[in-house]
Amino acid sequence: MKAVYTSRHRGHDVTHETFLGESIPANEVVARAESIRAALETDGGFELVGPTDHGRGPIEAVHDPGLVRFLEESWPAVERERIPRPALIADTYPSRPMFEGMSEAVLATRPEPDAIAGRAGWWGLDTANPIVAGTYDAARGAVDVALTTLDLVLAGERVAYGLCRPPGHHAARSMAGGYCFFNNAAIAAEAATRATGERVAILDLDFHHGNGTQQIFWRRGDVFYASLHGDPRRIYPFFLGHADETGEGDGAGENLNLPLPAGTGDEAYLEALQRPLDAIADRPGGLVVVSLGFDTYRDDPICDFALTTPVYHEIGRRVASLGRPLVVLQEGGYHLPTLGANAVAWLRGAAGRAGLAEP
Ligand code: Q9C
Ligand code: ZN
Repeated sequence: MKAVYTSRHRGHDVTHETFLGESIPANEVVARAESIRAALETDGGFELVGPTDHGRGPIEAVHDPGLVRFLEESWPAVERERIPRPALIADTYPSRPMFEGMSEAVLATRPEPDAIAGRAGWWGLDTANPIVAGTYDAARGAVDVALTTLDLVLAGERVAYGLCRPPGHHAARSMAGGYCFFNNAAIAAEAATRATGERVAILDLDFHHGNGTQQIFWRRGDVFYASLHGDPRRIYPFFLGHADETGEGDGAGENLNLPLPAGTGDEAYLEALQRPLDAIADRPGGLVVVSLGFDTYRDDPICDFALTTPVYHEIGRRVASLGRPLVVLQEGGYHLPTLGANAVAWLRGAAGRAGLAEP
């Protein structure tokens, strides 16, 4: 199987994030992608290839150009404003009630601030999303990885894997957040609809709800989004991911959320997975983009499902048995010691190769 990787992710070298007002060691770190890359190399069944440059066009097909501009300008602005911090992390966000009573017309003319701290809040969701000198280049690299993975599948590969870092599924049209800057999966899905003229499905298997992907395709009838995730009543992103969010307009019925309880294990997860698989199989269309997270693993430090390594092989096998071309893109997963083995298990399953005995 071809796997797309770039060392540009290393520029997003964050050390800390904010958790409930305190600085803690970052979860979304360089070592994540490196441990997956090492495991793919050791396995021997993967051909690692670099991405090709796809420019800003496909990004701005999905994201507000203002978000792209903010991310591009953020680190130079931190330096110019002499912000005495190792990373840019917002602390003030445009909370909805601040604008209560104002008309859409007035709201639409509220200006983006000039100060970079204000801009970080304007374009952001949460305080766990530090920006450093190499963040913009890394995020651009992750998009190129996703689009190159799509290119491979459009060229005839049945399945290809993009080792995207930073991840993408929390990033909405006009918002970064949740360790995400550009929505790699959404950008690939949009490019796929344009390239093929066919409907596309996105299957989100990260532990968290992909609020960004849902938002981007909320009114779209040609992109079906399905997600299994920790119930937002207890889990980030807290405000979206409920089962009654099913899409609107052309997109009515094209959004499927399956929030799951704490402790969800292998059997319950496989049972829940059947619904989105059936929903995809029932719909016309070709390619499936998989937002793949391993934060569903039992020892993940920030999540509360209980999946084991062997079940990832079975999940990969079942997703591949849809018989659709698969663009598999990395999202989250924070238990470093098992990330590589879990990725190899999933991808071997998707490739129709045997699983490995647990170490
Ligand atoms: N102390 C992805 O998995 N909040 N993003 C974490 C934990 C943000 C996860 C709080 C979680 C974002 C791609
Ligand atoms: Zn996640």
